[in-house]
Amino acid sequence: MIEQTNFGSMPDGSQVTQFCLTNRLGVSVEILDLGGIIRRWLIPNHKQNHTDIVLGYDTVDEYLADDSYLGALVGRYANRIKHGKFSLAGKDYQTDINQGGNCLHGGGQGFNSKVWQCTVLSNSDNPSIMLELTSPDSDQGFPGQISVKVIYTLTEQNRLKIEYFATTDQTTLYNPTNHSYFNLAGHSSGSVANQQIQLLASHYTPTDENAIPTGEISVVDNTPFDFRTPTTINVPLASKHQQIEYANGLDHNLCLDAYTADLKSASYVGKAVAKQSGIELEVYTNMPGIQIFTANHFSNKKGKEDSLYQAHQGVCFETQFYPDTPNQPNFPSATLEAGKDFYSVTEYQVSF
Ligand code: G6D
Repeated sequence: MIEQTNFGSMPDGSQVTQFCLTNRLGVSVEILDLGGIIRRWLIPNHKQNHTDIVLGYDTVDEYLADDSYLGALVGRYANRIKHGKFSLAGKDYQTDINQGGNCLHGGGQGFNSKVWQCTVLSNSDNPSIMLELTSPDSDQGFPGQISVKVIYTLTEQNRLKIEYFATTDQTTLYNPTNHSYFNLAGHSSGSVANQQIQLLASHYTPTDENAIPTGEISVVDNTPFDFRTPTTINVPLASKHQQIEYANGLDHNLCLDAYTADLKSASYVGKAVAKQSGIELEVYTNMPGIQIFTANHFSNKKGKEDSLYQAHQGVCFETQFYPDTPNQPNFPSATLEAGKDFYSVTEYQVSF
């Protein structure tokens, strides 16, 4: 079932609509046509109530002012491009610079800030919506006009499937993700430090002090980034490792072991577990990397229902290409050539 409601208005007066996808088991996911934002994700609990497992806001204005991309679809390029500079097909490009002298998440007016065209694909079992956006040539400095589609499907088995499609009229970059901050004990329950995560990644990409990868692909052994067995999040957060100090927590790309260049379906890559709620989230994808981020800079950030979000109140599993790929020839490429069809898929399986 899908319920459409008016969520608010953009500064130009255009409407923002919320689509609430609900399956037969009573799980609901609220998605906005603004930025394809996942605003609430409601899991039935034994107190005849719901646990909302994602951080978010209650108004359009808060989302438009948000520098943390709560729940948003990110593009054209998730994560950073060093100084916003890259070369493609023999031409040099300069994108918008919007954070720390680099391009972050597609620039200051990225896909998260746009109202997408939304179509209901299925209003019954496995409710599904398709969001479409066209980004014109030179948008935020990226070459080519790119037409993107994202299909959200909530299955009757409590899996949220996110499929990304794109075509371009000129060779460009495309590295999409969803930037949900999960807290499986509830969005307003406090820190995720006592929750556990597992990620099947034997390597990670270390960064400099500005979160730009050094180009190394380093083993996770004997580092705070070894999540191959379920690990309580406060263990890496308490580490004095230089990489943790740089980011004031976890904010790193892990290299997923399941990845191969011809991987079309979503493979299991990791999970999060909150013992206090009994809710578990498994992550599946065909992408090569996943940015693990623990909301390190949050401080009294006003969220939904007047909650105040603090540092480490959520954890992100941003499936992606590695950061700064166009400047790192040894990283899997995020180049999309004219006439080629882009497809990626990420699935979040909830159990409770
Ligand atoms: C910070 O470094 C982090 C990014 O990884 C994150 O996506 C952003 O905040 C929201 O810049």
